[in-house]
Amino acid sequence: MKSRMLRELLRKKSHLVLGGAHDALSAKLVEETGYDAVWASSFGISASTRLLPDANVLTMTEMLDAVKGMNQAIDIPLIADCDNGYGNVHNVMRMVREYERAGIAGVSIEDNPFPKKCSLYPGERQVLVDIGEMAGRIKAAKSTQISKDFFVIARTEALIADMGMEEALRRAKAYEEAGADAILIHSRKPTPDEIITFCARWKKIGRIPLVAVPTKYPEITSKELSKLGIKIAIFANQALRASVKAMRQVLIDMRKADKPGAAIPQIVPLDEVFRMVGQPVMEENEARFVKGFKKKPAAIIVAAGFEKNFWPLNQDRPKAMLEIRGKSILERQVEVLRAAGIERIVVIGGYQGDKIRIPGVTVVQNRAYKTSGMLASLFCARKEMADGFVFCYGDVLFEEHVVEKLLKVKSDVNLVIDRMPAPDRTNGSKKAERDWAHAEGDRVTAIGHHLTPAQANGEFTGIASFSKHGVRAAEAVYAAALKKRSAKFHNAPSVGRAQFTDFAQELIDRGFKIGAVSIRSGWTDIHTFSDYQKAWAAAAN
Ligand code: SPV
Ligand code: MG
Repeated sequence: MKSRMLRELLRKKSHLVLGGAHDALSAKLVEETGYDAVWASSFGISASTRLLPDANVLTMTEMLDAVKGMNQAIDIPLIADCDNGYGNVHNVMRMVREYERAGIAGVSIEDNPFPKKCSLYPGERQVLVDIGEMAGRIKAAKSTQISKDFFVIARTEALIADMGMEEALRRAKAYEEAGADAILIHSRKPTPDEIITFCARWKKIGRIPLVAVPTKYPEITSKELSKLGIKIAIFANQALRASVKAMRQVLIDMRKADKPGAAIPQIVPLDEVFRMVGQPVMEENEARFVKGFKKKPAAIIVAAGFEKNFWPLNQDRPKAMLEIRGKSILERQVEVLRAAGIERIVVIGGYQGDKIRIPGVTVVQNRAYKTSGMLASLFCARKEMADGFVFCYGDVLFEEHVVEKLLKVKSDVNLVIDRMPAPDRTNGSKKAERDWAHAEGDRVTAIGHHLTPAQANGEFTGIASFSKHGVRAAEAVYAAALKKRSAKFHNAPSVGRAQFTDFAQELIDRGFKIGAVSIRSGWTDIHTFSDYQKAWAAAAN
């Protein structure tokens, strides 16, 4: 239970810091950024959900609706800012029943009249309700709660209402006696002076902990507040204000540039939002609960290496991000994969990996790309491999029918092989760099740079597929190769520096059937600058 969690936190920690939130997304951000609990701000909820002043204009049920959404999105406790309790004791009692039932850890009730006005609004001060009336609200709240852990904060606005320090202390003491679990002492002065005085005086007369909202004296830290005697510090509305500034700027920039691309440096990738809303688990749930559901494979594109052939074109980006008529190689690959029905696409980045940004595409970085080969890069995406995947090099362009043909075959590991037996297939690059392959029927029998064109009857296109079973086999073979740590691994100096073809040869040597998916056209690779020029010339769009 969240109220129990809150009590535990209060017991264990010197002080708590609450982040103010106004909806489920901002509450989640508060949680993810390490705050102890969420403050569901009446100021924030009124502004963001209805664009209305923080003045009891929203009803209790509207507030509760927003707070429920926030609380359901997070695993940490939430304290709801319940203004003045929305009326008299009857309203307070219903409010406590509803909030506790909704799993809210605690509420704050203030000694403002109904309707109230936000304590920070400029202009005249409000006349607070009588001390006895507020004590009645607290008693009503405490007698209504079911769990002993439900936390009720009594908030006094005496300093805000210019009623003086004595009155603030008198009220706080009365609310403590009425059963409050903590006192929120609010101030709108630009320095913490009156909070410092209040804390010092409270030490002598009060037992229950203090809460502060340092919006108007924002330079004080929660640690400093804690030293004064404040047990809970609330950073109440800064996240909301940050969102206004960020949204406004991005809207201005896009309007000026007349395209959404102007927003890119200032926004999170789509994936970030997909993750936050739980999209990645949707497919897993469908796999568990939808009859006949077949998980679509992912595609893993390895684009981690630095290619000196392309210097200085790749000075500020990896080769896969080089453009061909306005679209990068990677964007072209993603387009084709999506057209062939593959939605989950993962790119392994390395050299200039942070430049890989394609909406909806997950990027996994191989930080050790300088000292590792393509095989090690591929295994950086181990998690994404699990259910089977289509593999491709980051520098091949291919047509949709190639992927479609690959997806139709049933073997566990398949390589797309160009079977056009043309001796001039070298396309300008050195013969030794080509991935020659030999296939007998639908089975690849040899692959790698050690083959001469005469020993091969095809060329590996850099496109392959692994079924779920194929992944398990590949993982076992990879683990065994790593364990062996032999100096050489087929054509590579070590397993760590191995290419994909070295691994395919290892699978063949260990007796795995590697399917050959034969094609005669529909692909090209970009090994050399002249390949790049040819791809430009050939690209229709
Ligand atoms: C709120 O966040 O709604 C508060 C804190 O009540 S303050 O706006 O600072 O009064
Ligand atoms: Mg408020």
